[in-house]
Amino acid sequence: MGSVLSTRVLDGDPRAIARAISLVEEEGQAGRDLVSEIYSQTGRAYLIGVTGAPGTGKSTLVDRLIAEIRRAGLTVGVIAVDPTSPFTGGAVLGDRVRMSTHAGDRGVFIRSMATRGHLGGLARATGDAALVLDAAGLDIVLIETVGVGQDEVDIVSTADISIVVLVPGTGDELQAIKAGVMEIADIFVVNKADREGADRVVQGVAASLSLHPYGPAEWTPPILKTEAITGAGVDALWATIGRFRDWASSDRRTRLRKRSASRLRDLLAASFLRHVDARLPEGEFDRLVEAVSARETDPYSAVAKVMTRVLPESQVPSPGSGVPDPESRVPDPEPVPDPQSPVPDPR
Ligand SMILES: Nc1nc2c(ncn2[C@@H]2O[C@H](COP(=O)(O)OP(=O)(O)O)[C@@H](O)[C@H]2O)c(=O)[nH]1
Ligand SMILES: [Mg+2]
Repeated sequence: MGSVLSTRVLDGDPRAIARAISLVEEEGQAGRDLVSEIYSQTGRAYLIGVTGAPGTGKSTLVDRLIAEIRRAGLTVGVIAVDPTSPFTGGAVLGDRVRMSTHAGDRGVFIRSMATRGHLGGLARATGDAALVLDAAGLDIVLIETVGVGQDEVDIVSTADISIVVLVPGTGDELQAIKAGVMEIADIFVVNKADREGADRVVQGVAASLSLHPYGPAEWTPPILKTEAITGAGVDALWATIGRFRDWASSDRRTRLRKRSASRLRDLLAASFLRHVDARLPEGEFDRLVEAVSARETDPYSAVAKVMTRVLPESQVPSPGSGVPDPESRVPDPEPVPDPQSPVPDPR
């Protein structure tokens, strides 16, 4: 049973798309309901993640990619997870594109998402926004994120293809290695190739890739040079995206499964924490935090105590184990009163 809004999203109405993305950003029940209504109509869009440090030229590159995508006769939705501040030197993608030739193009939908609030929420909201664009029938969904945190890595690693953008002169390839961004790259782009030192970055990335012996059946991430401000090299990037898409097509189910598994785990964790919040007595969590910091109790026992409070007794899993394990039940630090065999309250 669909709402008017979801029907309009499925029709590709830009105002409905904008409204729907605002709803999922709020992380309330209305957003969850909307996703439930549109979900069966998703899974068709090709998700391209573009990540890199602030100021590396991601938005400029995305603007150029939009042009390539439109030239190929495809439609595109863009989500810019854009924490751009006056300090990073970047410009808000929306502004950049409003000034460009894509303004007023019905085949292009652009939305910025701010990093306000908690980070896990941002990854969820971004995933849901991608579903909205997917349901709206856009062929390609581009997601621009600043590749600094685990959250951003999570966002792009569930895309169909992940592009990592580096630039000369900042040493950010080293930062990328540290942040675990190297592992998720399907394509490396060395942007600002007009600048001194671009070839050194290419060699640096190639050297770090050579530490991983790629088998003949494996995709070795290509390292491409671009000049996003002039557009040089962007056609080659688009062609390489196409090559990867063909190469990985047999593997798409695996990626979709990985994305679904990651979303399910994430939503389960969030939903369980909400359940815990709703069941724990007021102030109980803070009391446990105090007790753990004061070494009056240990974190495992604290978790066991929370579990016995919020779950039916027979379902309490042992702390730290992913699955309920009936063989190793934790002793109840605070037994639930049982009418059959009354236990004295330890307090
Ligand atoms: N020299 C040079 N500057 C570029 C290039 N691409 C982008 N820029 C500039 O780099 C700055 C940051 O670009 P932006 O796309 O906002 O970066 P983002 O923060 O990664 O999205 C802007 O002033 C761009 O004009 C390039 O290929 N060469
Ligand atoms: Mg940007």
